[in-house]
Amino acid sequence: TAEGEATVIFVLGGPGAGKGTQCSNIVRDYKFKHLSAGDLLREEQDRKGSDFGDLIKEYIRDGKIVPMEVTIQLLENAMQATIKNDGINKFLIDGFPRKMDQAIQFEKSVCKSNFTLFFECTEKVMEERLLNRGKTSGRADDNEESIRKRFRTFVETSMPVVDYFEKDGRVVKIQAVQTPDEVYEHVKLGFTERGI
Ligand code: UP5
Ligand code: MG
Repeated sequence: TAEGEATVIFVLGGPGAGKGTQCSNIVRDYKFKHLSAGDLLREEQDRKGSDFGDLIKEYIRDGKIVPMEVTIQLLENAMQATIKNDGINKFLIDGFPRKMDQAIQFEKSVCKSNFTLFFECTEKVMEERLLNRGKTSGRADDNEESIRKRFRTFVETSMPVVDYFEKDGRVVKIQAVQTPDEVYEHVKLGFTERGI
């Protein structure tokens, strides 16, 4: 398949680590398409006629991982559309895979990732950022209770994915506590080291 030939970089990190912010920087300077799994799920949640709207809403509010079939299908559709309509076959897949079953299944049935860009940040800093964003974001999960649940899911369910790729030598780790510009300097260095 066309998407099987694509270049895929997974972008992971805790809630509020700055994945979306740095992906915006990257697409400005490199020929990548940014696909945020969370954004795709929120779009699907709001789509009239979706069978998954209520399910997605509940999972996101509780910081749980939506069953992988839904998310993988949304990503695969978006990748196919991008290849067809924009002629781009390089992807930043942001906020996915955040559970082991997703990682295995995506690399088996869609495309193997080149590497994972992992943003490392403390919970204290992430919480501050999310509560601040929550004042204006309208996101149903930018509140203290959902944030606590998102942190727990990240530690228990998503970190094992990072550890798995790390054992395979496929993680570029970036310290994400500094300013967005400082963090981005490290992203660019990491890309250069990986031949991007
Ligand atoms: N900010 C960013 N960088 C900063 C910096 N260096 N210094 C100071 N401030 C900085 O940034 C968050 C906020 O911090 C912004 O206000 C920003 O300006 C500021 P952002 O770039 O948005 O961080 P990001 O890591 O993208 O945070 P996000 O909240 O999007 O992370 P999540 O991983 O929690 O959210 P996501 O949308 O990926 O997922 C939401 C939910 O969807 C999940 O909890 C889950 O329920 C569901 N989901 C699935 O079920 N399956 C999936 O595969 C994916 C998602
Ligand atoms: Mg995001």
